[in-house]
Amino acid sequence: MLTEINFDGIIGPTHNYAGLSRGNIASASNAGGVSQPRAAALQGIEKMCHTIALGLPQGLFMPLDRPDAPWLETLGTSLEGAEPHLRAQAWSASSMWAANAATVSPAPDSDDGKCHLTVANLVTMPHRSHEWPGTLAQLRLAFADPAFAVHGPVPAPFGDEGAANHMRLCDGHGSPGVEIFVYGLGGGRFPARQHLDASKAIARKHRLDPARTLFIRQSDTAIQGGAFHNDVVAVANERVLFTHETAFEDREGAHAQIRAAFPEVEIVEVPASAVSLPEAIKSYLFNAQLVSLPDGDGMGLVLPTEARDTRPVWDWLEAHVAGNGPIRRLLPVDVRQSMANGGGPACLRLRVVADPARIDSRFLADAAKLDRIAEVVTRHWPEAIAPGDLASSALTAEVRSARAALLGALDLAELA
Ligand code: SUG
Repeated sequence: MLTEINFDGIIGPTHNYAGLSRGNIASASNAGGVSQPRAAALQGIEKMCHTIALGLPQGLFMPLDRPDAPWLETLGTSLEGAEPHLRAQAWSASSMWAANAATVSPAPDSDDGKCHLTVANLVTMPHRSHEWPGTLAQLRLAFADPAFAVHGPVPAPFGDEGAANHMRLCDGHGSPGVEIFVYGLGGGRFPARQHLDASKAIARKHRLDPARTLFIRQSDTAIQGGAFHNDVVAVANERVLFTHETAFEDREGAHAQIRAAFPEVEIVEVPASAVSLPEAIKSYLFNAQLVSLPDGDGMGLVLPTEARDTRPVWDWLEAHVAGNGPIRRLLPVDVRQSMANGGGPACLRLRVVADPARIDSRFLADAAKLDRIAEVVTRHWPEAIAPGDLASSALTAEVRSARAALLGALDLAELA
């Protein structure tokens, strides 16, 4: 039975605030702050417990091996000798944002009947450009069954940021869908991270039907306003596209293209007059998990507490729920530690439509396993990391053994 599984990246023990992501306002404004890796990881685990309690299946990805000394070696330096900006790039726990791990095309969309996954190259940001080998190793393990086809990255210089710029509309997760790739054009103050050529390459490799594949340009206004990924201004689930008015460069053209390819679509658009673009970005209203609740209870929106705390956003949502809109329940979660680096609930997860029986069960979560993970995190994750700590060899040893303890507890030592 095909079902949608959310795979969350466990927030790694090196989580810190180095201000590495140009164009990501939260990352820049929290640069130099003191992070709390233990609290961060526990917040992520709590979010997963929440979705499991809703009756939804949940998967996991492990944190990558950081600091990435072999990567520094390829740059002719080392953890001890690296300049501070390179050292911070080697330390980043950015693989937690699993929406950027890969682009996933479920089996019903592909002409070979397989579920295709292409690991994202993340070449635009140096600290993220060395994620893909570790991510690919996990994808190959988790999705080794012949029901899946796992692809290496699109080559540089074509920037690819994975599912954060990809949406799917369908009648039900297990039926054929229309896949929407959202790309940006460069030239502004902030980079456009998803390139059209990368999106097209993925669509070809995933053997998608051109009649059910759309390429839509993200608006410059959104990118330059701080929406560095499309999932900061839009999210889709089944027949619903929930989007800000400013998400697409040619709003009318984009909506018309979507309606032509998928006439059943329900476009729920939030006008800028109700929620301004800066309010949408600050609250991460759209970086929410729009989920189909079991037992036909309609859709729920798992959104950050910041959305509840932003008046115009919450007013709009409450009016929507009180009316007859498709979102029936608002489900706030506290992921503040990740939010401070620009990663909301939807950034922390990768959606895979598949039969759970075909997935390596070590990557699937239940409440008992999450309890075990929380114990490891409580015992081993550092409580706080200040920018100056990244030069500490004692902290390096501590975060390495923390990750090893997690891999050991989950029988995943082969990823060490
Ligand atoms: O790529 N932040 C991430 C946030 C990713 C959010 N993902 C989605 N929207 N799907 C990024 O900008 C900040 C790291 C730092 O500054 O230390 C960072 O990488």
